[in-house]
Amino acid sequence: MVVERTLVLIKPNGVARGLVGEVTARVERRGFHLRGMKMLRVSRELAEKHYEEHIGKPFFGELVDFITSGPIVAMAVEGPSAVKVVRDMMGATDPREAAPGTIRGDYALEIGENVVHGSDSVESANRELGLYFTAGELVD
Ligand code: IDP
Ligand code: MG
Repeated sequence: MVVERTLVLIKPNGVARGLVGEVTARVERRGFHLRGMKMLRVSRELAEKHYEEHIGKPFFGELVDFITSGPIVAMAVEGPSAVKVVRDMMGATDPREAAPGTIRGDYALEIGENVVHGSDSVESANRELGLYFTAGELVD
């Protein structure tokens, strides 16, 4: 069993709609452990670093505008195969294609406002956790 850590973000519309408890409860009830958690307002600088793989794509401006538009909640989530299992719990990027029972499939309809972010690989998770958390903000 490979224990991994991944970054989960509850995006501004998830926070504004009062879905922090719902998303967190799903993650915890699945059996994952929270190793760090905070609410913050994402700066444009942080947004551009987080989403650097999308620089130059037509939706990049909107993506940065959206993620910086209001407070988010960031979580460091740990457990077996956390990267893949958490992505599976979130569903497809486009919520119209996300299966019912997934977070996006239950709570979203628009690709730009798909409620949650989850890291897509162990390498991405380590990089992104380092952007959102200092070592001292994570627990063992
Ligand atoms: P992911 O969040 O499922 O990993 P990515 O391809 O990494 O999806 O895209 C990052 C975010 O950018 C998505 O969650 C979504 O909100 C937004 N996004 C992706 N593709 C599009 C698009 O074609 N139009 C508008 N927004 C998009
Ligand atoms: Mg992604």
